[in-house]
Amino acid sequence: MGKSLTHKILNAHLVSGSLKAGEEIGIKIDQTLTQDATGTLAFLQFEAMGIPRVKTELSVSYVDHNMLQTDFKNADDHEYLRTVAAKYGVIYSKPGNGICHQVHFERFGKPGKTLLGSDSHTPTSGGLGMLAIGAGGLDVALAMAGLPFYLACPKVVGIELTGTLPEFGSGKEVILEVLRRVTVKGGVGKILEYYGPGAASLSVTERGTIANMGAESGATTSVFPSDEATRAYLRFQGREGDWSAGAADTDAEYDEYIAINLSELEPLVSCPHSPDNIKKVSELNGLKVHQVCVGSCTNSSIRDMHAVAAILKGKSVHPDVSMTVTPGSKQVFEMMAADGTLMTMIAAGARVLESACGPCIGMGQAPPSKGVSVRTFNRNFQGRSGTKDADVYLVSPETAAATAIAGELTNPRLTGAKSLELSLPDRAAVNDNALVMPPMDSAAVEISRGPNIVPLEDRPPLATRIEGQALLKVGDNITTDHIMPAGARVLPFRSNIPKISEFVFEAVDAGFAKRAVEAGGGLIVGGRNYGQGSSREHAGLAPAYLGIKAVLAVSFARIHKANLINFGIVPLVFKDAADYTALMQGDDLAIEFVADQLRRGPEVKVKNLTRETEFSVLHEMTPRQIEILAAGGLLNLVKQRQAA
Ligand code: MIC
Ligand code: SF4
Repeated sequence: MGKSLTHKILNAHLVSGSLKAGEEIGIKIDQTLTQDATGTLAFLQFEAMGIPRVKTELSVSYVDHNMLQTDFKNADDHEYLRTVAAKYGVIYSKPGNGICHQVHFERFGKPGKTLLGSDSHTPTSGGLGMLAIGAGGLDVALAMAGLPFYLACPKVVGIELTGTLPEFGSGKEVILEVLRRVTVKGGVGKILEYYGPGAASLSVTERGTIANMGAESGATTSVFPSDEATRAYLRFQGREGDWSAGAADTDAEYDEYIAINLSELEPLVSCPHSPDNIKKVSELNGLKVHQVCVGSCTNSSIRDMHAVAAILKGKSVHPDVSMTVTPGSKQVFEMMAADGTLMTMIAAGARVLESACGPCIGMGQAPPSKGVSVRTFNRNFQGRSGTKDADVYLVSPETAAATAIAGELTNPRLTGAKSLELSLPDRAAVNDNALVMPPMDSAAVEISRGPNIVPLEDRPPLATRIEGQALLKVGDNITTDHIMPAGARVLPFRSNIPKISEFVFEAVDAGFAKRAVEAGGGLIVGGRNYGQGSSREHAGLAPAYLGIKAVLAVSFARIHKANLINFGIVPLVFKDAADYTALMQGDDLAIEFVADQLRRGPEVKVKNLTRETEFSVLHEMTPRQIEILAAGGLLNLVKQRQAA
């Protein structure tokens, strides 16, 4: 039986386990990336391990999320990251150099390699034929220390693309179609592997868009073959030497199959408030729009900027619309300045922002109350934009541009505009002067720690008995944006756990943090796909700080479940959905001899002291994960092992 590309890359990096779906495997990580919002914690944890220099082939620390320097906090974080990178042999990407995934794609991604990043959209580089996986900061810190990354061996879904995209179609349509079919939980425990003539017909940056937003399905990652187009892209980046071919065997078998004919795809839109709520743009034609935002790690390549400029050229943004454009990187920005694209955007009336995450993570540009915002981004969770009652729609760059001109959601095929001829340059404007290389000898480097860098507290080992109230009961698809909100108000506290804990579950239940502290901690009850979305480990660490001991859910999203374990919170899955229904917020729960029960088998007994009942939950954890929990978290375990 032939091998998938996924299995070829996993095989070449396998350190432990075997490639049977569901079995725990350990893989060697070649490259890591961190960004500032998760990177400060990742580096504090890396420092706690006492390793003199990173052991990866390449590690890059990006600054792209916390860019509003309204006071010293974010600036202090940047200084910490700049100096800690120099100290430990990490490349530092300065604020302004661009969004981590876009810059990594341009300058560092390599076919056939593995990349672990403390950001859920790390899979973007899968568009180059590498296995790029998002994880919590602590897992990335361990990878920087040269340790393997452990995960349940995913199933591999073969997505065969045939046909070619129609006029005004783009990679965004492909991923929205995948999300329509797979939903936001259908990818959990799977890798999406694309192949076929349709995949070959896509530009490499469109492959990046598709791999990027595959994260919204919950998939471990997405991967495309590395072919001649990949080679040409790397040549465009002046690094053809990084190319190698990568493809599945022609007789490769997949665990599941999906077939998509690109020729049949119409412009699609993801409607509020979930990326899998997909409709045809034509079904919503005429929807009045207040804001249009182009950018984010999903759609900010030079190809996307040219697509937008081609539609905006000679036109004006509608009087009722505020349009923003965020070039994904300094490289894209430089090319736009040189080739006139920037002029086209400015002349049309777009607000051009610096290269960063910006509006995507609520760092400015919140829409008006009850506003409609049309964005080329990847997430439209309620409130993420900064305005709780705003409706966010996700579309392609082409649809965004047509909409900005019309003032209402518009299918770009209906504008009467001629087909887009995107003339991209032969060579990218390669100028790496915002990438700071670490010195060979870093003995003299002093790490800067402003008052916003609050050292991590030690965590106690797992208690013999867990007892506490079900402090909160929530429904399905709770995102880490619900658990640990981001945005301009909260992001500056990413390096200060005591402070950021005050915001836990704020949008769901404003009194939660206070109640948790007063009760001396407790448990949380969740529905399906609990913890989907971002990789932020603060969504594990901050609840742990508030005394949360366990989360009982119908099912978990991959990264969040790993983060809970890493910070000593026990994730448990209802065996019977009826027990989820019967459990009420406020019930007192108890779990006796927790570690013993976990070690004994998959089933754990939970007592409902309020209702005087008992029910079973499953733990779905490996022996390695149970030992992490028993130690009170991964950092404790690593330190114990080092001491031994
Ligand atoms: C996001 O898109 O939600 C983020 C902000 O990039 C997060 C990381 C974070 O919370 O810092 C992600 O996707 O992992
Ligand atoms: Fe940044 Fe948005 Fe991409 Fe997250 S999804 S990395 S916030 S641009």
